[in-house]
Amino acid sequence: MKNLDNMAEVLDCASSHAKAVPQWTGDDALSAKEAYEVQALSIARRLARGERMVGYKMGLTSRAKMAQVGVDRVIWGRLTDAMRVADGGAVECSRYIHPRAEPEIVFVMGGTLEGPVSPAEAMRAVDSVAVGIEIIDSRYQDFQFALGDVIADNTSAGGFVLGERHLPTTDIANLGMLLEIDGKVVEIGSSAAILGHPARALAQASALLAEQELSLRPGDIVLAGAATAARPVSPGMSVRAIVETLGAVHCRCEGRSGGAIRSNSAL
Ligand code: OOG
Ligand code: MG
Repeated sequence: MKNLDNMAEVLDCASSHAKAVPQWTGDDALSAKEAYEVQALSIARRLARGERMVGYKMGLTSRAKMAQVGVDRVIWGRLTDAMRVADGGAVECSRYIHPRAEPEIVFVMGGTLEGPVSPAEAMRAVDSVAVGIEIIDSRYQDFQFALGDVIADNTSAGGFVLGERHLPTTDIANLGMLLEIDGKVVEIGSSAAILGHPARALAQASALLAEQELSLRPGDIVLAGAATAARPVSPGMSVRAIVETLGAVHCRCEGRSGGAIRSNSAL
């Protein structure tokens, strides 16, 4: 019998100590349903320590992301206040194992969304849209995982940075998206790569959350999922995401290297 509570504790510890753990395999391999339970239990531990829920993140909503990690299902995770980094702020790399950055389109909710909705209905509940950076960090060794693993691991959520907010009527159908590291463009994509339109990612969020009896509420932040592959980051790097019309957002990577690099260098 799988002990989902114990798995949640293992993943929560891996995250808080920046120490990678093995994937769940064999008898421990998780179904998507079990994995969402593990995710809920592991985030409950963070909330018990005083963190607050601030929204959700969609994952693997573009071909580029699916191809990078070898999982081809749209997934979602939870965002807490402790994951937020101010625009222009510092990302403390020692808190992560093998962090990567990716450009995101972000929605801030103005209304409530519950259950299946059309992309147009989803957009009517949006207060504002913004460019964002997501810092992802798999708690699994070598950043390798199957579907159940990554769902249980809160879809690799690590941190996020939010840019200036724009009106919800801003046309986000086909915007150029860039990821820059130290002033060089390292990834290029289009918002159209996000399920054909980022509003579809928001509609999917509403539908998938309803399966766990959750809904989107005013003030919730929702990351639509990256349109490009993610790039590894390390201390000293400056990261910028730029989205046509929405502008740019920036963070600096500081501190010591993530846990994976520290343990390799100790060998
Ligand atoms: C899973 C998280 C995916 C996205 O934007 O697609 C994600 C991962 O890549 O480790 O955040
Ligand atoms: Mg992401």
